[in-house]
Amino acid sequence: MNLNELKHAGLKKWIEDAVSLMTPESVEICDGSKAEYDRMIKVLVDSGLGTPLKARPNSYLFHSDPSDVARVENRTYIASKTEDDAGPTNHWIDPVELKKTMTDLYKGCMKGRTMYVIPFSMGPVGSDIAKIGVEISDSAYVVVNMHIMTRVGSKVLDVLGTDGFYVPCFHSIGKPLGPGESDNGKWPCAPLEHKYISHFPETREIWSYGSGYGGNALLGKKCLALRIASVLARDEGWLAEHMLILKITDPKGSVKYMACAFPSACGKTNLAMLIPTLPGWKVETVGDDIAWMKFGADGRLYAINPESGFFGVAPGTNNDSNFNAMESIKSNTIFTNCGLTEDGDIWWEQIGYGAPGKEILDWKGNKKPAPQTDKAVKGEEVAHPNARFTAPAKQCPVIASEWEDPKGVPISAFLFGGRRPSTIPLINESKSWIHGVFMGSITGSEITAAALDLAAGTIRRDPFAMLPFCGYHMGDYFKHWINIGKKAEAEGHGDKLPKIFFCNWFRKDKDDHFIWPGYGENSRALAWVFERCDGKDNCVETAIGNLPKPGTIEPPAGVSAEAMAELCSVDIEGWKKEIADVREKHYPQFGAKLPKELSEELDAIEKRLNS
Ligand code: GTP
Ligand code: SPV
Ligand code: MN
Repeated sequence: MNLNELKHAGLKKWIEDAVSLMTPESVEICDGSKAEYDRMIKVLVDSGLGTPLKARPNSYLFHSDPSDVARVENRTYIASKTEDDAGPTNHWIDPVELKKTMTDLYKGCMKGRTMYVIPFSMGPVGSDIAKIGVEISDSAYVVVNMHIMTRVGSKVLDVLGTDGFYVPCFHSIGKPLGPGESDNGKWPCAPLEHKYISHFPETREIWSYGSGYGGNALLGKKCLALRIASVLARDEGWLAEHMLILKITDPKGSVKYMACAFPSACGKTNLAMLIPTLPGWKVETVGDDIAWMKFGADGRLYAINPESGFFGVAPGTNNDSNFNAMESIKSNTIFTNCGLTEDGDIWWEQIGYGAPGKEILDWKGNKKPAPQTDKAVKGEEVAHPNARFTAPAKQCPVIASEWEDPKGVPISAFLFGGRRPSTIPLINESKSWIHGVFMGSITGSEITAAALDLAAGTIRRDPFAMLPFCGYHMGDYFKHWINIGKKAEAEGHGDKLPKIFFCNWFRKDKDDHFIWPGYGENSRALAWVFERCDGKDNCVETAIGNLPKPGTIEPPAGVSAEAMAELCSVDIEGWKKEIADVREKHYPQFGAKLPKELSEELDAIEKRLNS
């Protein structure tokens, strides 16, 4: 298709303006076909950027520039009209100023390259929860990844019609080519100080410059489906969340759906594909990263997965930790920043086996002796800790049959969690919706490698796992969650709201070992949640919420009765510190926008802990 065939006049004009600004050598409108995918892959392989993997059909390995390996949070901007609308947790630049700076960067930025126009749908094409975006990009790597992660192509333009709403997304890697110049097999990107991942919430626009990696460049994901969508959701009365969606079936065949928010690299993909160790239980995947939820006519909250693929953390993924992910990536998969073995396969730390052969190519492109074991050596990793796979969701052996149902799946429970070595129990049910919102608001985690510019290891609060993804003031976001509950109550559907839980798979003992084995054993906590949702008498009320009644969660092998009791009890001293930290450091940053319901909740918990 060429530009003149576009029926949407606004879209056509937007593309034409981008062409005159960015001056690409040519323009291609993506149709989303297999032929197009194959053609892009050929471009990438011929240019030396992509390496075909002998061991995996139709799969390719890419190595990015060492400066371009994860989201750049301190180059990510919410450029709302006022700084107060972006709030204390976002970086803000005045939108007029930012557009000026970026327009200068965009001038001629696609010289010598093709401009790809990628029309995509987040959510099943035509679903009334779905949203359309159009990404303009000069990266063929972005095109192939978008093919997997979103629904791309002509069918999207059909839904858009002549004047439909779309989120315009500019993306350039920021590396124009001079005459006769080529990338020479090197990942093109701009230096850090020129990278900008910008969002204009009022005008629903995304402008990204300088990075080709993950959430910085695949603009349907964090930029549209979370930062812009969170603003749309606030305005339109729904929820756009950093949550996996799972389907769980009990031994009697009864089904529930749960949506769980954990910060980046804290186990969403794992939990979404979990193989229960509890006999008779089954978990299936609806989504592994993002959930969009709206109330149905029956008053229940329905969730869709706006994505169509997994962009999952590779290191640590193995047949024991995530068998279903390993099955999902056997073919048709793009790998980025993994190691390359002599026999033409990918490799990473904790893949479950040492690397075959004598040598291995690490993610920086250096040859190293092939590691005999799969243990990580800090600073010497073969795969970057944020190396990722991009795989079609439909390849997951436990993908739920309804994962693309346009009306979504009804959610019974929300789980919030993070990596917390102490204090936070294995599983804890909130006493009420507001108490649940309180728990979401104080979610925290040890920092992981998913963001480039943060010190791994320390704990940071990551409210609702949305800290880097909320497109507006976090205090207003808390209020929006409170309002969702109030709306349901007012409409007589309060009893249909999902129950809210807090979980923690990451408690450690004095020797820094995990107390809880995690992974498939997490099914024990999920089963407890399932039964709570059915109103089973399996909990004890405590100062911090409803904890498992002793004996209602069988300890898995290797967990003593004492350890189990510790995981399911209130650490009063730890919680007092937690509350003090929230009161002194966390909540004050939201100022007058902190909903009074949450400070009241804080007071109430403190009172209970002291009584
Ligand atoms: P994003 O894609 O960055 O949003 O992250 P995610 O939440 O999907 O992360 P993912 O599931 O890929 O988490 C990966 C990391 O969490 C790996 O290091 C896993 O080994 C670890 N992990 C996942 N589940 C568990 C668990 O139950 N226990 C422990 N100890 N580690 C876990
Ligand atoms: C995350 O960091 O939460 C991710 C990866 O899911 S990225 O798409 O790069 O944001
Ligand atoms: Mn994520």
